[in-house]
Amino acid sequence: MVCHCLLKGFNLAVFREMTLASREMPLKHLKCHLLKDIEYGAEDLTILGNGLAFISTGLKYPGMPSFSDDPGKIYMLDLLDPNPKPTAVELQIKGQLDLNSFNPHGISVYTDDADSSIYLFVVNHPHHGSQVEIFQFVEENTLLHLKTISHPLLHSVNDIVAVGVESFYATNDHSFPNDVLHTLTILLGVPWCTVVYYSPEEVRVAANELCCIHNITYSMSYWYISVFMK
Ligand SMILES: [Ca+2]
Repeated sequence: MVCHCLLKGFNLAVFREMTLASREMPLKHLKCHLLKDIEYGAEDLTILGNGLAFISTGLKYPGMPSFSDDPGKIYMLDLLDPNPKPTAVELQIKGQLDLNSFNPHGISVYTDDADSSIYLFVVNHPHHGSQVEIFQFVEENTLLHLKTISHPLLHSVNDIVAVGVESFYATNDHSFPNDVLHTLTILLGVPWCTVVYYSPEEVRVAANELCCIHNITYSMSYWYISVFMK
């Protein structure tokens, strides 16, 4: 019994270490400061190779507290700014997108090797719906809305990772768009969340039987897609 308990304790310690459940942070080396104006629901960020980071803010999500009625926004922050307290800049959005219902969630940036054009993919939940917006970063502080993508398989998108000018992988954090059915799958312990691949030529479930998935990203080589669960 003692050995069993010790083994259980050891496994728990290893498990906590592996999952980074808790760890000591060297606070004296951190230089943190609050980025003003984006404290209302900053949800995701994606970083270009030159250190410019896009940040999605103002998410309103069922069951989650919302601290502002303003529509969502996209900010940009230069992570290599030598200023010890850099400020985030709100990006102007041009095009046909309804900004009053803009509700950005996961985001991902993609650079086209052919002409170095920069595209920002944004999960959007207007009126609690689920769709993906593709923008082109056209000027210093401007996003041009190019396209809205919606599809029955993209019913509860949380995060996204762009792998081409019009292609991406996305996580559905609900098994069903219907909250009652989704809650039922949680109570029954049924892992029915999915990862969906989208391109203009093909839309398919890339992975299924997953539970409580949220963030998604890729390795620098693009050979592996990683999905994170909560
Ligand atoms: Ca993300």
